Amino acid sequence: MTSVLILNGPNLNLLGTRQPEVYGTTTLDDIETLCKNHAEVTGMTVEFHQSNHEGTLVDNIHNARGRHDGIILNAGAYTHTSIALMDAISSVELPAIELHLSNVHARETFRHQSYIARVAVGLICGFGARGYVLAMDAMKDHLEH
Ligand code: CA2
Repeated sequence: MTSVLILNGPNLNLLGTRQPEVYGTTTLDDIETLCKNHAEVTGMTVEFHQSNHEGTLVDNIHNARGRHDGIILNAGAYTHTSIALMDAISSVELPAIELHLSNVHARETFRHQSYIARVAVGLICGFGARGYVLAMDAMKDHLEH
């Protein structure tokens, strides 16, 4: 059974409580439920985490080695700044998909830069909470082909 780590970065714990015009009204708990339900339907297992701390996210990525087949990462603003997260993804040698709720390329230019994209197999952005399910399907497909 395909096992995926879904990892969420800084401020994503606030989803559904502020800036609904940008990030929607779905909470991160709702997204976790959506992913767990989708995992059940598609025969996958998911572990779901959020942290506001770069080092904790690095630890989560390291811990995925030997436990998961792939990583889906919404690194939040660390996407645009973190060489540490990029190196962590490279070091575990697991396929990673970069994920964003918003279309980062339609937003400020500083969000167009991504360290994660350099080491990801692909990128999904702009589809809101549904993007998590799309990323799960993309990971399953990537691992099977
Ligand atoms: O679109 C995404 O998923 C982002 O990763 C979200 C990050 C942002 O820095 C990235 O450029 C794109 C920010 C997450 C902030 O989440 C909030 C949720 C509710 C209220 C305020 C912030």
